[in-house]
This record gives sequence, C-alpha cells and structure tokens, in this order.
Amino acid sequence: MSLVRTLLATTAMAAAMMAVALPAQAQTRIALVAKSLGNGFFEAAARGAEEAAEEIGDVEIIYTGPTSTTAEGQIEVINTLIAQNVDAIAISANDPDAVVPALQRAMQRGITVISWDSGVAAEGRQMHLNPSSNELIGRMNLQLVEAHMPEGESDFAILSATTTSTNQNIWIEEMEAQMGDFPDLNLVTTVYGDDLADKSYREAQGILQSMPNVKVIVAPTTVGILAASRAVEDAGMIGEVYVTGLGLPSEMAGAIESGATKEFAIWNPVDLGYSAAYIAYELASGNATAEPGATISIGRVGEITLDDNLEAGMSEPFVYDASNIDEFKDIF
Ligand code: RAM
Repeated sequence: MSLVRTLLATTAMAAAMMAVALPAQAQTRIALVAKSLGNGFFEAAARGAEEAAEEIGDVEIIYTGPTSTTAEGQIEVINTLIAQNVDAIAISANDPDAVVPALQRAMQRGITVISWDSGVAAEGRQMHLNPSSNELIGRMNLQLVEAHMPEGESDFAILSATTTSTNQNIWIEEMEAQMGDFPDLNLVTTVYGDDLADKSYREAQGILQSMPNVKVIVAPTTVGILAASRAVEDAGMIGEVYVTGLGLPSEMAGAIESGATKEFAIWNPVDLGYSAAYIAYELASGNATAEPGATISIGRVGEITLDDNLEAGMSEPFVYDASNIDEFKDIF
C-alpha cells in the first residue's frame, strides 16, 4: 500500500471510530430558552422539560439562554440554535418584538417556534403558553398587596423585571386596570430591576430610602421579590414595609421566616417547563398543529386548547405562606 493510501485508510478509520464514539443524536431536539441563565424559575422549568423528554423518549432538551436578561443575548442564542438545526425552540422572551426576525428565520428553516411564560409577538411564534390567566395574575398581585397593607396606609410600589418583559408588562397593565376594585390602594411608582439580583436589590433599597409612605413592594418576578425581601431585612424594616408578589417557595422560605413577606404566589414552574417542552414536541413531530381551537396534549398535565390569538393558559397561581412553605420549598 502506498503511503498516501495508507494515510487515507488510517484517516478513514479514525473518522469511523470518532463517529462511533460520538453519542447518538436524539430524534427530536428541543431548545428551552430562558430569559437568562441562573434564574431559579427557569432552572425549575428546565427540570420539567427534562421530565417531559424522558417521558416521551428520544428527545433531547437543550436548556439555554443569555447570561443577562437582554433581547440581544437571546437573538445570539436563537442564531446558534438555527445553526445547530434544532427541531424546536420554546422561548420566554425578554422583548416581544426584538426577537421576532430571528425567530422568523428559524421558522423559515422548518424549526417549530413557541413562546411560553413571557410571550413573543404573534408573527414570531406559532403559539404562546401562558402560565395562567393574565387577568387573574394581576388581581392576585393586588389582593396580596391589600393583605399586607397596614391599617390606614395605602401606598405601594411595583418592582418589575425589564421594561420590555412581555409577561410583567401585561401583569402590570392588568393591575392598573383593576385598581378601581381596590379603592384603598395607591400605586406610587413602578421600578425595574431587570431580573438581576443586584439591580433589583438597589431599586428596592431606593424605594425604602426615598419613599417612606410606601408600605408594600409587590414584585411580579421571582428575582425581584427575593431581592426586595433581602433589602427590607438588611434595612431592618421588617414589620414596617412588606414584600409580596410572585416568588419561588425554595427561594422565599427565609423571607417568610424573617417576616419580610407573609404570603406570595406562583404557579408550578416545573409543570410549566414540562408543558412547554411537551407542546414543542407535539408540534415538531406533527402530532398537533397550532391553529385556533386546536387541542394539544400536555402529557401528565392534561391538555390545552388554543384561542384565536393562538394562546392558552394553564392553572391558577397558588398562594404560599407559613402554613405550607415547608411542604413546597424542596420542590421548586
Ligand atoms: C421571573 C421571570 C419569569 C416570571 C417569574 C414569575 O423568574 O421574570 O419570567 O414568570 O419571575
């Protein structure tokens, strides 16, 4: 055998061996895109997505997201996923519009695209999965504010995520629209912690220092509620200012214990991630089509029916307090 032929044969053998060594690619690859990595809410959702993958079989979950809560970061992530030719992208968006062109490119290449948690504008996705009814989430947040407001006081502040976050903006709109049903409450300001722990902490601190009349901070974000609770604890203002909103029992158990909050709400983020992955699979595999009125299976969680906006909502949020926090704090 000539040297060239020997070399060629060796190279071919090496390539064959490498091919054997590489793990087999799953039939369906579903990317679960978070607003940002390092957020316990999305980590819980990713655990749910893994559960769905295991149940369905031959599905790989690619849990990914930017390091910070920006649309630019998500666009980079989407472009990488397009290059990897994944089968589906299920995204919680940092901005409903900015990610649309990238997601449209993904759909043009045959990738199934859905949004969940924080929505994408209709032209950038096939459907959107809400955790619950937006109206109900808005009302629940106001009820929580009311339950914490000391006698004779009325001022409260909202600590949100980013200014472009679809879900928080809808919930804040719902809160504002329903204020008429809560005549004793007065919304003084809305500030944005960008779902970053340090910025949220500083924004909460700013309220504590400059707005002595504010007696309740409501944060419809798991990052914000935790940061605000810490700010109240560190300022020694427990019992003077209360924090409430949407939080994870696992992260908020300390705040219940300290008294920074008496109660807060959330839906099950594991089930939400499970459902997002399950729906992405049903659409990508052709078992279901995203069209108004379509009923799509979500495995052990049940099923959803899409409305005219190609959206569906899941269950009601659940309220956590000292009586049940221990039961849930190890789950999510
Ligand atoms: C944060 C994120 C997420 C939201 C929860 C309640 O983790 O902003 O999008 O749904 O809070």
